[in-house]
Amino acid sequence: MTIDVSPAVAAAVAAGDPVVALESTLLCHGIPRPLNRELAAGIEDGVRSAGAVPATVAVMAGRIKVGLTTAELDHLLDAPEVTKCSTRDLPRIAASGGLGATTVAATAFVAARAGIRIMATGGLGGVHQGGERSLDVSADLEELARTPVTVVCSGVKSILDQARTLERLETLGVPVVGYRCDELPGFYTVETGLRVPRIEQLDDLCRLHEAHGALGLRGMVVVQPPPAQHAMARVKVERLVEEARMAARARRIRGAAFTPFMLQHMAERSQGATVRVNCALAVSNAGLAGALAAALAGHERS
Ligand code: PSU
Ligand code: MN
Repeated sequence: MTIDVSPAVAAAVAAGDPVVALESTLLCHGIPRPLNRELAAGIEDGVRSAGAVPATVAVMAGRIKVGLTTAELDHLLDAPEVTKCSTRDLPRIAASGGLGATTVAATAFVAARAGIRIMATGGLGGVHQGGERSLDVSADLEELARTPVTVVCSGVKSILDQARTLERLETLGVPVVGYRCDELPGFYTVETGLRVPRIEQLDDLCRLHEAHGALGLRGMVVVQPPPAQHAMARVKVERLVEEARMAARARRIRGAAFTPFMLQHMAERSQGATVRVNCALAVSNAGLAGALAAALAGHERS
């Protein structure tokens, strides 16, 4: 099954210009409409202002697409039903002519095949609470173990077991490094109490990415905290997560529907505070991913 790369993205990849892949699940299942449209534009602008080309990934009319036109983005973000696609779902949704939004796992998979090495998201998927028994662990982790893509994010989503997610990434050989922070951020929160190695300069991040690739290692995770003016207090987030978890249990929500349900529940109960921090960090991560891609392209030329 072939992948449709937009002319702008294909030209940039061929020329060695900086490109950043962007996921679409966060837009279709993480942020309410019509705010998702504004966020999509904000994320793409964040990549562009850092000097890179944005390449949003989605499945449309049976084609796996890398780089969407404005009309395609509008169609995706207005559609009443969009399937959340992890890597395993890509062929099924594509072959059935469906419309799908890609998770971090599926986006990384597609990006690597299109020659893109950097992507941005809000928060990585990971080990769900109780995942040591349920085995509900996001495919994002295994995908990064086999796919050479560096993901810029604000840690793993607040609803997850962050400590076990970090352990799992270690087992899988996926490094997690903090850009100007020495703690794993907690997505909505700046802190989690979990240490990560700190990198201070973009140039050092570039060198790390190159050394990692030169050894034939695969995925890597770069984290930075959510912007300070929108970040939430840890106790507040813990309470919201607990309330949402109880609601999900009462409604027997499991599997792929769990993450979208939790995010929506917390958005309502926080009067939109979680949505504001989610948007702010997604744009900020797009900017850092763009800057990293631009710096890497510069390195390769010199
Ligand atoms: N980050 C967000 N909102 C989201 C997600 C991440 O700010 O909706 C999505 C990502 O696409 C991630 C997915 O890959 O949640 C993980 O879902 P699951 O736990 O079902 O693998
Ligand atoms: Mn899951």
